[in-house]
Amino acid sequence: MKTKIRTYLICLLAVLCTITLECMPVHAAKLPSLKVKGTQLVNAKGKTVRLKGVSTHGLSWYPEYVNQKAFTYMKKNWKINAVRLALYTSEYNGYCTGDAANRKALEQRIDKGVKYATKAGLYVIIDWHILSDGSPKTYEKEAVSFFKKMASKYRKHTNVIYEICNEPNGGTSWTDIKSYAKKVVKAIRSKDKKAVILIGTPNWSQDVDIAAQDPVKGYKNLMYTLHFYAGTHGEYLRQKAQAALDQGLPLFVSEFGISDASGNGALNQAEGSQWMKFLKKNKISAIGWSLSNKEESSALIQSSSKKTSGWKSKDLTPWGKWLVKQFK
Ligand code: IDC
Repeated sequence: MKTKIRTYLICLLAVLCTITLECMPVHAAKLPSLKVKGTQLVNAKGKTVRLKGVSTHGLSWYPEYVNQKAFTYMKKNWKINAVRLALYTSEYNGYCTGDAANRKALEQRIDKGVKYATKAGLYVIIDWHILSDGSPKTYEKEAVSFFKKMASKYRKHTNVIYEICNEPNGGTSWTDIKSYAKKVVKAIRSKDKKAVILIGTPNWSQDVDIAAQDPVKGYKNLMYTLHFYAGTHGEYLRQKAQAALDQGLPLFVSEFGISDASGNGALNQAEGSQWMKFLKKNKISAIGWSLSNKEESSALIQSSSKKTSGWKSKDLTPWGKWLVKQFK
C-alpha cells in the first residue's frame, strides 16, 4: 500500500512539474537586441550584424518543419542565425481566409516557432505573408490587430522581428504601402518600442528605390525588404538596391532564391553568386526560401525525404546544398 501511495505521489509530482515547465513563459532570448544604424543592422555595441537563415513555407501547409530539433540542427550545422515564419494571409487556410480554428492553430504555430527559435538561439521573423491579396490594405484591420497581439506577447523577446507585408504586388503603390505601414508600425510601437520592423516595397518587394525616396518617418529600427530570385532577377535589381542604399535606405533580404521567381525552373548559380557578393559587400541580411520538401526547385529538402530535422546532404535539393554552403 505504502509503495502504491509513493508511486502515486511521484507520478503526481512528475505531472505537476511537466505542467509548470510547459506553462512557464519562455525566457527572453539571450541574443542581443538589434538596432538599425544607417543602412545596417547592428548590436548594442554598434557592431554590424548580418542575419542569415531560412524561411518556412506556408505555416498552414508545412508546419512539420517548425520543430525544436530542426531549428537547433540548422543553427549548429548550417550556421544560420535566423528563421522566418511565413504566415500566408490569403490563399488556402491563410490567416485571413480560413476560419477561427485555423487562425488559432496558426497562432500556436507561431508561438512554437518563436519558442523553438529562442531556445535554439535564433532570431525569428514573423512574416505577414501577403501574396494573392496584392495590397496590404486588403487585410489592414486584421494586420493591425494581429501585430498588436504579437508585439504584446513577444515584447520581452529580443530576438523577434516583425515583417509586416511580404510582397505587395498587382500595382500597389508605395503611397498605399506607406499608409498601411504607418498604421501597423504604430500598432507595434504601442507595445514594443524597439523591435526591428521590416516593411515590404512595391512590385513584389523589388522597388526599394521608390521607397527610398519617401521612407516612413518618425520611428527607429525600420528596414525595407528586397526580394530576389536569381533565375529571374539580376543586375538591374542590384542597381535598384544600390540606388536605395545610396539614399540611406536600410535593406533586408527577407526572401530570396536562385530558381526563377515562380519558385521553380532551373537554378542560376552564377547569378546567385553575384548576389551573394553584393549582399556581403553591403552587409545585408538574407533569408532563403523555403524549408519544405515540396516538389519545386525553391524547396530546400528533397521531396523524397521525409526527414523534418537532421538532414544529410542527400536529403537536400541542389538549392539546399548551395544555400547551406553559403551559410558556412
Ligand atoms: C510560392 C511557393 C509555392 C506556392 C506559391 C503560392 O514556393 O509552393 O504554391 O508560393 O503560395 C515569392 C513569394 C512566395 C513564393 C515564392 C516562389 O513570397 O510565397 O512561394 N516567391 O514563387 N515571391 C517571389 C517568389
